[in-house]
Amino acid sequence: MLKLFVKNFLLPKIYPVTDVSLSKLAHLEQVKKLIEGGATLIQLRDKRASPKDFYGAAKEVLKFARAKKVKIIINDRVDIALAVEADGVHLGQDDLSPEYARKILGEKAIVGFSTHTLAQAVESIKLPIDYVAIGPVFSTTTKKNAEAVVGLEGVKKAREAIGDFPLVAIGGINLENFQEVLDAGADSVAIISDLVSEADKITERLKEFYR
Ligand code: TZP
Ligand code: MG
Repeated sequence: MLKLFVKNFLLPKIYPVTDVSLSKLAHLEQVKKLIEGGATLIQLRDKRASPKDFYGAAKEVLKFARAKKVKIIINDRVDIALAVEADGVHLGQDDLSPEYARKILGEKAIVGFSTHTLAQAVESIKLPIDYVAIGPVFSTTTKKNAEAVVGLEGVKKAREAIGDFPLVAIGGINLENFQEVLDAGADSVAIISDLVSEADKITERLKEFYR
């Protein structure tokens, strides 16, 4: 039954997430630079924009990304994901539940779900989701009121508990520590600040992760 929802998509090793405040660039500009750096799956995250503005930004990103065959996931907002025909949505513990997101977006959508403890990760794989995210792995200032860090040990335990279910790790991950996180069992690392903080180095920074 679970497999019904597991899409034929491979999580890339690096899963960039946009941030307008950190980069001082529009989502589209970040996405262009990330795609030039090799991104194949990008999440648009915006905690500040109005729904109208986030919709507008996401709409232009989708047009660009579709032409490049790059998948776009919308953070938090199922309504915006639906409106712009994004590839999927990334939900937190307090967002609309994965069951409802699945009902709204349909079977083809990619639904990701954030967890912050081993118990949450174990529970999550019963849900109609395509990947589970665990974090923060390390301390981070990007997320307001971030939960307690799970560490590399948390990633390892999550991997042991969920078998081969697609696993993303997030929080404080950078060029120096990402390989350890992958070695601990994550399929993919989601990264914000280490990729987008320096607007003119986004493309080059992402390429460094693939060297
Ligand atoms: N969820 C857990 S930590 C985090 C989110 C959205 C922020 C990750 O940002 P950074 O800059 O890569 O630490
Ligand atoms: Mg959220």
